[in-house]
Amino acid sequence: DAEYSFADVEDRWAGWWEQAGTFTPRGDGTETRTVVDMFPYPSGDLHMGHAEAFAMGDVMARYWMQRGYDVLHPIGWDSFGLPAENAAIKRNAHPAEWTYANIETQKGSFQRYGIAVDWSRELHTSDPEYYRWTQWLFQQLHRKGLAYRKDSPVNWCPQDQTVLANEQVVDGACERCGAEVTKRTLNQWYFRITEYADALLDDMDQLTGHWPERVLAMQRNWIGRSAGATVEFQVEDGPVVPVFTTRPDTLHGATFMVVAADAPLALELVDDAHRADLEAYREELKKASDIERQATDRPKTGVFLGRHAVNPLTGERLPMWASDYVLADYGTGAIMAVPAHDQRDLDFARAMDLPVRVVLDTGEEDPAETGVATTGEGTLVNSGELDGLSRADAIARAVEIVQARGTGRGTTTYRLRDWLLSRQRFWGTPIPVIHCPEHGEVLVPEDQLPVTLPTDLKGEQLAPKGQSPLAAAEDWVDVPCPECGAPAKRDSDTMDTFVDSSWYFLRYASPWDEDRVFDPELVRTWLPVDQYVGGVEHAILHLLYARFFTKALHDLGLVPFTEPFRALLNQGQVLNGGKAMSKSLGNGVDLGRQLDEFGVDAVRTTMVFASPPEDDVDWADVAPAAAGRFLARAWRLARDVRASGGQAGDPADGALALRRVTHRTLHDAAKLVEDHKFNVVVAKTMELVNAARKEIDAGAGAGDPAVREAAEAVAILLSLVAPYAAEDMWVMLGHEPSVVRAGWPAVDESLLVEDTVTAVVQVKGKVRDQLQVPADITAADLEERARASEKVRNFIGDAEIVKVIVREPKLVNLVIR
Ligand code: ANZ
Repeated sequence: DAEYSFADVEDRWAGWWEQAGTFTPRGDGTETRTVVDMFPYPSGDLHMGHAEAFAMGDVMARYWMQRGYDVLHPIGWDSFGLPAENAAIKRNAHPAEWTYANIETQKGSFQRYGIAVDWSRELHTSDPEYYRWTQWLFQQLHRKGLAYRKDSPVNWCPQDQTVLANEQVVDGACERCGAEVTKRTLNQWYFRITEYADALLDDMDQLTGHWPERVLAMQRNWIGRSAGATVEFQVEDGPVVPVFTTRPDTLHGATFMVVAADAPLALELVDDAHRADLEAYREELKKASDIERQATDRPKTGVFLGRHAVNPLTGERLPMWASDYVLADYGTGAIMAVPAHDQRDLDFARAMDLPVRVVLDTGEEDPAETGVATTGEGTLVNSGELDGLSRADAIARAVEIVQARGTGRGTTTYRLRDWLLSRQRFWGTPIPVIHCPEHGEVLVPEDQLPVTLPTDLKGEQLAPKGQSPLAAAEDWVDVPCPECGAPAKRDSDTMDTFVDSSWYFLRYASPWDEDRVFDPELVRTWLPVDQYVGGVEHAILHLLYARFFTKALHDLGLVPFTEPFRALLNQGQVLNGGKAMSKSLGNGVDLGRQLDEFGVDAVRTTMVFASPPEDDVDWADVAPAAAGRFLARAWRLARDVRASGGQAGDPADGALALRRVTHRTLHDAAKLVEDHKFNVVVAKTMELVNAARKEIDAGAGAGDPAVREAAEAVAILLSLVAPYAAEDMWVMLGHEPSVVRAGWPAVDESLLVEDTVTAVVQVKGKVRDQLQVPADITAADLEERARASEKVRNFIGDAEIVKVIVREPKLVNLVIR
């Protein structure tokens, strides 16, 4: 008999599906499903993380194929970005070389991995055919006022002459060269995502139950909507300073004010006696990152401004301070400090020896004594006309009062900031704008899109020099103004790669379209995405940006929906020895080697079987060899059925017990897949394989039609996780490939009933009733049913039951007096 060899099985099917177009959607009007895996960044070869994520997405895609839907499961490459540029600088090459070579390698590995994707729709964000439309979309947003420029401070390394991301600043120094990082103001492009803050929050209702709750919570936090009030404080001999507060009920407890030290307001307010202090303090601050500044355990620092402002509710004079714990770009950049009820204010008050006044009696200890601000519910005290009110009532009343006096109003503030999209780097989508001395910002005319990247820059020419390398490419940057023809310059920044990934799923509908960003009919057919799959590391930015783009495109009349992803699955990580794989730990697992050693199917089965998809998989704890043995057992079922003569008898004539297992498994598996319990589906498939083998060994032989039925079900179930073995089994069972199109077998409901037995109920040793009960009934349940029996009750009448003997599941004896 032939034996199972994963290498032979893989050889038989390698390349077959692509050639047969198995995974190309039919587009024949059948109900559709779209599964999208977050597209890979082509940094090297496929790794264990990809292997896990794509195994999970594939279960959904292949399941829906089996259920008869027309399934779109596309793939593409997020192929712009810094690593390619850095590699190019190092190797004196163009980033495209490195990028497209990596894609070739990765693509080969993906194909070997047997992912059910339609390669005919493959796209690359770095192809001019793609980024032309990224540019076009940028222009549409620009026309709507959703893309704009403004000056903003960025981290600047004077040594490397480049902008640094917050993460690249370590203890105030450049991560690469150690130079002290300064702030520099640059004119940068932004998308006005804040305009969609409410929609981004409110539309989450559509996602509840279909997206992981923690992702929704992270998005909610990031947007950070706070309802409160803006209250105006008049500075003595100075301007009016508005503050944002969520606690207008505590107005009587304000004992000082703080403005953001790095905001222009601080310089405007400070008196001459304190100016030098403030300037020195501001210099120090330039070194700290925003993250460090917001850390709650950071000692509070600040400078007195030598000024006072008047509390509009009480008329009290409050000293004004500048500190870094107040952020320039949140609320109004100034606060009223209520140290009794706000911990940061209390820490500051204690550091600067400022007064603390309790205005809400919460029953907690005095914050001035304990150093712990009281934040609970309670009753207003020391607050004039607000005394005696609850916190909520006092908030409402205080807003009414300041509003009536014209010194404040209820307002809502958001944490969300506009999206800074310009990068002073080369390997990204050029911003399709020309700057003319006369006409200012002019959009590159649509018929001149795409603005392509120069292909002749390489190596050192790409190194950061304080501005984008494109700015130095004179042939490229110097162009006539489209309006007047006068000498003008192209915008030399490129877009954040998150822009590319904010709309790629839409392009999958018609990636071949040269005339339109996408075909609206096909977008309607395939989108929104029914199942999106990717890592939780994208819980905030990518998903928020894609949601924003979708909403903006909806408002531009380009798509008919407002949310891009109906359902989201976050797969866990693949760990090794309980830790994330990393070079420094030396615990990386090479996917290629795993595939060579155990085969694609065993690796995929291991990924899926190890845990629910959301949980991490520790590769040190799993056994791909055991998965391989299971696949061999499954495969031998088909082999033995074929060897038995292969005639397909009517399953109804087959062994009933096995048929029950088969139908129960198919029935349960459907629900399990839909609930994303893929690991349980594998476990049930294992049980089914064992049940079929038991039946064969028990004498039925592999020729029993119930065994064939079971083997077919196994092939179909395995087609979700182990494509090669499943295809091989299907063909051995006498079918045409592909098993992907087998169709989910109809479940015979009558085979789902539980096993029942007949229990007799005796009264004083005589049979009085017979009951049909589940074979696994408990003693208590059986006794209860016996007592409830009509016949038994009629017989017993008023007599007292003195003893009950239960021998579940077959006998109950009632003794009466
Ligand atoms: C007075 C007060 C009393 C406050 C109290 C809180 C508690 P969320 O909820 O995060 O929106 N705040 C306002 N602008 C700020 C800024 N630019 N930088 C730092 N803190 C700022 O926080 C709103 C609260 O954070 C506001 O309400 C303000 O302090 C502070 F018992 O005002 B509160």
